[in-house]
Amino acid sequence: MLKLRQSALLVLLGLAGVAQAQPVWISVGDQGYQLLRKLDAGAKSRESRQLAADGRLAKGAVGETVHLVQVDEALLPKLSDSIHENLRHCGGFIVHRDLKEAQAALKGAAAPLAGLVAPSYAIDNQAAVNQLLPQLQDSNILGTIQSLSNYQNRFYTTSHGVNASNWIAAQWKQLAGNRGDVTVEQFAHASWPQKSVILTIKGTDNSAETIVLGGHLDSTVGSGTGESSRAPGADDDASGVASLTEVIRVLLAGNYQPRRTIKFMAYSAEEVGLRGSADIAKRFKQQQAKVVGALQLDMTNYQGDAQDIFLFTDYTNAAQNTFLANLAKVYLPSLKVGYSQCGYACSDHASWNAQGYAASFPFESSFNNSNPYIHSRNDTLASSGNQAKHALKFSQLALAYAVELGSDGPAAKLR
Ligand code: IPO
Ligand code: ZN
Repeated sequence: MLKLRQSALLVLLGLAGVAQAQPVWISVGDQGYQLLRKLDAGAKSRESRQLAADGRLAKGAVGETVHLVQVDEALLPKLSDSIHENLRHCGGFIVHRDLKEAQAALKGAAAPLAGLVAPSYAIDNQAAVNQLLPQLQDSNILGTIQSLSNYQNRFYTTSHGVNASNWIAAQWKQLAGNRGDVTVEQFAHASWPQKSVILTIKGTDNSAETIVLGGHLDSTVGSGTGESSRAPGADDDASGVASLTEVIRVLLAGNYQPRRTIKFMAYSAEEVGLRGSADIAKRFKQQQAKVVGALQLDMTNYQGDAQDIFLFTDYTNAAQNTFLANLAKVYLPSLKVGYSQCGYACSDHASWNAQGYAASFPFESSFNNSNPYIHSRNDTLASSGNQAKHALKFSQLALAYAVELGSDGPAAKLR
């Protein structure tokens, strides 16, 4: 009841905002399309496709019909709200740069990069991983979540959102110190001011192969989000960025030097259609970057179930998911791993998956028991119990992933 009233208010606020008529192409599932038609009776599916099992597509997506529709960009936040309220999930559509890209996306995930072979998922760096794991501390994660959620909001168009990106860049630069093989850059996006942040640890003898660990830095309270909105986004997704920041700290404090290149990314503009990560993943694919794996941490600090970590099986790579389950078994034997699905492209892993790269999404709860406070002013540290013990598990898994995949040499030299 309360939730409904709040959302009605947000829709009103959204309508009051300045609407710029900017047509964009989106792909949206059938249920989302029906909601779109309620918001804009003129919206019309240009083409649609029923997703069929093609070996690369995850189970959850099979059978769903996806539509290509041109809509006014100003309608997107309202569509996002409507999907969130009615279907009880976030996102639910993907914004494309032009019709050509939209049509390519409708065909499903792109083919993998030619010549990019799946990595060995052997678990053979116990000494390094076991030395680093105990250095990860929940108190540091807690501090980063607090700092990030103290921003008024981190929406992709506000001054606070820009400042939050700058703050993460400054923090990561501090952790990088003066190591010549570690760089921090801010990735600028053409259509909005909030930059993504990328920290790179250059690989020693296999640097062309890259591993990506990401989370999103933006926050939202829906269509009305503006300069003065309160959107703490403590769980969604200060927690993921904080989990990653603690992994960076420990890898660099331990002077870990990977053989593959490792990139940590704090994406801009996830909450408005995965736009920051889509931009980056497209650029990497265009440049034929050999991304051997991508891991997404989006929401790590709210425990909704008895199990600790849920591997989401849709829009992800099955072999890499199995690798993650094995990493948990070997390095975090007390943790319980479960499986769940979003049923739609619910976070930035889907951007890498769409470009044909192997992506995974370990999540804090099952889909059904997910954090009810996200996208509201109540997504605070208090709503996650003022702790970061849950988020620590994700730092542990991410560190094991980074070191085990990061320590492999060139394929030809593998036994
Ligand atoms: C997210 C992912 C899974 C579930 I269940 C809920 C939320 C990701 C969150 N960042 C989001 O709002 N995506 O649009
Ligand atoms: Zn969200």
